Amino acid sequence: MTITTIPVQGMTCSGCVNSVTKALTAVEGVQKVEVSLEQNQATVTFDESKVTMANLKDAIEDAGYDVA
Ligand code: 9UX
Repeated sequence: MTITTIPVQGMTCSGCVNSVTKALTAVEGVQKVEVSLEQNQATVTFDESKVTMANLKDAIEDAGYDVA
């Protein structure tokens, strides 16, 4: 497993946190997601044989947020 922290822009309430969490969790190969509203970031644990950084970025952007 690989763990990475991604800067996320555009989250303004806990609903946004839920949206980003769901989007990342739905990516096959993602094992654990922790999203911080205060720190504007998502920490993701994933199987590097199934998931790329681009997959995670796309999931965040498709949910309506931006990766800094
Ligand atoms: Mo909160 Mo985020 O009402 O798009 S869910 S601002």
